[in-house]
Amino acid sequence: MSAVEVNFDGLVGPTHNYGGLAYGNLASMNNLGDASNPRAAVLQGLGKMRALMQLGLTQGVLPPHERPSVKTLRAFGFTGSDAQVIESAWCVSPKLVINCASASSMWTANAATVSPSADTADSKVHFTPANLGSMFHRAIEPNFTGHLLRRIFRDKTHFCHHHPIPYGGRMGDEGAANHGRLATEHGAQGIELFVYGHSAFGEKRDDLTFQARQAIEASQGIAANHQLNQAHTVYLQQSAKAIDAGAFHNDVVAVSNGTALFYHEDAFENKNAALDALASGCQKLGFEPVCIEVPADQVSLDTAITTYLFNSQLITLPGGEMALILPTETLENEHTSRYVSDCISSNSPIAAAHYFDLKQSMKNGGGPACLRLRVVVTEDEIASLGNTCLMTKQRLSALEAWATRHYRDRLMPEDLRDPELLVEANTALDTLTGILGLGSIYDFQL
Ligand code: SUG
Repeated sequence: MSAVEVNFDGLVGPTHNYGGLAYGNLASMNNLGDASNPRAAVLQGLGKMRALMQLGLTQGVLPPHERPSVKTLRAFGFTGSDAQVIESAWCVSPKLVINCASASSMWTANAATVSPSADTADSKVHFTPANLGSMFHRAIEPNFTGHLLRRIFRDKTHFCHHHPIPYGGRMGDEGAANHGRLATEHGAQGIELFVYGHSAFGEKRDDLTFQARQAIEASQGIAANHQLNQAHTVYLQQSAKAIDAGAFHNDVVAVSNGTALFYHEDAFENKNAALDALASGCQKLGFEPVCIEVPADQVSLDTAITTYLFNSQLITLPGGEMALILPTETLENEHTSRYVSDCISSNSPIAAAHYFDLKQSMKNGGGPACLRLRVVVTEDEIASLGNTCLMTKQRLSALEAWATRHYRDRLMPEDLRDPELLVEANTALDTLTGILGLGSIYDFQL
């Protein structure tokens, strides 16, 4: 069956800031307290969407979550008007308000795991919102994400929605950032690749500074709920070395597309066995994976993590060739820029590279691939969406004007206390639901 891959990019929210909330994510930790520019951030993301549409890809968009989340603050016992809730919470715990105000829903690679209908026993597209249980500011995302996905992908004959995997202890699930797919074409049955860091029930590794976020049991639960064929499902373990060096999600050190896996030499634990497992899965579907391994002596793990070489989008262009969508940091670094230029002039399947300035998101550890959720859909499935959240040139221009009008160009973490920011943010989101054809979806609209 013919199918297209739609990249649903997260729109950066009006409260985008550098609160340093993500332990183990070096960019987030190192940029704590810097001034952010929410307007530049959202426009950078829209610029990437525009360029991908110009390359002939189908582009979707997911709106930001309501932030600061006054509802979450109320659950901590703060009462009164919204302004009073924020102010009284700030007086008790500024960190709590900063957590409840993070714009982290922009990284839609962590929104959910999605299995296309070609891979599932009931031939529906399956969605599981990630529980994001490892970090408080992200653990408040899954409810709204599920609500949003059910609203957009609403036709029950095509789409099946699951609850997030229950969270407790270390049962983390970080969504598509730790999930990939290899297939001869988007619409063909594929190998679903789940990459986990630990067992939720295993011993904590005291020898590591940073712990893994993804539990194998969560990945297995998603595969079962999605009705995947076990013979076509492969589980690989992230290397502890990579996690400890700051690769908090596997998409910081590996990305797949078509039959290709582009990855760093140190991305996986027991690499040879991991690649054998992948190859034997692919062989069951009649193809060999194309493994594009980047050696550590050409690009060190640290360089891969600071430049986000692997957090690129590896896409198939309408002509069939593959292209990398990279952050400009990879062009500015001599090792990664040399690697990419050698790679595209060799006989690898990657034929082109396009670079984007996404610095606002990058400073919180979010590169091109973090900003998008891949959803492979057939013609009938995409037709059932109507025009909700799909991008057109007109909608893109409307969003650029909307962002320029509603977003601030400077925000410090302490500005999250400002009650005016909530008013501005809700006004912006109210207008946005109209632009995206979503109808009322936020709590403040109900
Ligand atoms: O979960 N940063 C995010 C970055 C997520 C990147 N996504 C992927 N690799 N797919 C995280 O670490 C920092 C936000 C803040 O401080 O407000 C943050 O959550």
